[in-house]
Amino acid sequence: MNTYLSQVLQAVEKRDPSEPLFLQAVKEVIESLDPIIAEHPEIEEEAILERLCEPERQIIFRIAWQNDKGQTQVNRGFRIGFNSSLGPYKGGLRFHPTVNLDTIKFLGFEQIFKNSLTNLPIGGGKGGSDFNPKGKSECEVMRFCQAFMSELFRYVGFQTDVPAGDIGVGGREIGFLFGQYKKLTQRFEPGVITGKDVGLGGSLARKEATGFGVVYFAKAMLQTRKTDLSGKTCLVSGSGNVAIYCIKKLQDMGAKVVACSDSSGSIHDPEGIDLDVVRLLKESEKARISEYIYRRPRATFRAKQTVWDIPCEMASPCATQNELNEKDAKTLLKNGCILIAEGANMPSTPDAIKVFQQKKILFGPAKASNAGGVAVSALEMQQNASLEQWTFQMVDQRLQGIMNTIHGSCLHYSEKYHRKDDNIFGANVAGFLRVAQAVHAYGVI
Ligand code: NDP
Ligand code: 2IT
Repeated sequence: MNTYLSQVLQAVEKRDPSEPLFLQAVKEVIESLDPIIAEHPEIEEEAILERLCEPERQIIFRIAWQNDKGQTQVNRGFRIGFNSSLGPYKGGLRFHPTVNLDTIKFLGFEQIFKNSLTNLPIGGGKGGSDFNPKGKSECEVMRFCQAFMSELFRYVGFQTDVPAGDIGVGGREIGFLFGQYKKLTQRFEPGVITGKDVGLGGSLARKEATGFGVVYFAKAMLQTRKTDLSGKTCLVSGSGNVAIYCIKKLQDMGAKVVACSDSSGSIHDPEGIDLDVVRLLKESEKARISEYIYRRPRATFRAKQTVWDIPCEMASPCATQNELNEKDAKTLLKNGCILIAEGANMPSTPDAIKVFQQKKILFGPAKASNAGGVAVSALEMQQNASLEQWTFQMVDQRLQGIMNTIHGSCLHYSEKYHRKDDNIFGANVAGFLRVAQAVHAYGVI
């Protein structure tokens, strides 16, 4: 690695030694930049990379709320505005007990380059809380969301920072957050948050966008090998928003999805996942995936097991970070997997990625392949700004165009720098260059 790059990496490691996820995300991007640094001396001269590795602002706040028993609860809230060179901070909110500053920083850092790849005017940000939605009543979730927004409302806005959903935050939570924002500010300003239900000014196809986008990206990768998804056996991890619509689009394209999961284990349904059952369990009943087998007796539930040991041709990790390790990667390859399309953020460990890269299989890195969600969020902002409501088909077509363009950018840069088929390299370089040019153009601010 070039001396400047290793110095920047060391400085970040020294500044944030206790943030392993953030360092993992930074290292992966920096490792891709060698050929760029030589061609763009301004990056070093103007400390552009250093500036991109330090969030512009980090807001941490206390959230106090009452549970159904009237007991006062305390959680921690975060909102990081990582970089606003390309537009207002844009990125989701995650509610999960594991959330800490490290989690939000890694997600916010990734978001800068993902958003850059979409070619839309959105900067990078992320937020969330260590609140655990599991087992909470709807009233408790509502009170928590209201308490969260009672602090956050000071910092968000259509031109400053626009949150959305992520793990534990879907349409219901966005509705509660938006309602509290409206009440506190006395303004109906839908462009302040995305992922809203359609009745509140949300975009058609936003709910589907991340999962659909993953599959559009997979389709584009397969086209480079003159094949498609039809008849392919697929694994999808998770059973939340991204997983469900990834499965839906895979099935629409003729693939057979035989497994999915949640944090308690996985289900294997060799005849093909019945998505209506998964949606009923997860979207309506908020149940555990283990209950799937009571409705599909030929399926098996594998407690505490991931999906990765099941034979497949394509695998899509759609649950959480570092959920697919080196051993899983080797098992997948041994069983005949030829394509990985990441739906979750940073789901493959660095060792797993090395295994995939050595074998040169088709690999869709998260910041490229899951960018469809944030891209349609930006289209939602666009509709809100123009007081329009586009049809599902219009949004879906824009989404397909954006995913194909992102894939084209990955191909362009990987070919230009003789790293053919290396979409990780291509995505990092394409995402980095657009934002670096903007940082340069502003001067030192
Ligand atoms: P959801 O909350 O809808 O679903 C998350 C799923 O992942 C659930 O099945 C959940 O299981 C599982 N999961 C979460 N944490 C863990 C864990 N620590 N171990 C095992 N399983 C876990 O979230 P989304 O579908 O929205 O998000 C999934 C991934 O996609 C995340 O990485 C997110 O950052 C990323 N993403 C989301 C986008 C969006 O638009 N929503 C856009 C781009 C990326 P359980 O219910 O048991 O916890
Ligand atoms: O990781 C992500 O890109 C998201 N959670 C979606 C962000 C958004 O603003 O829609």
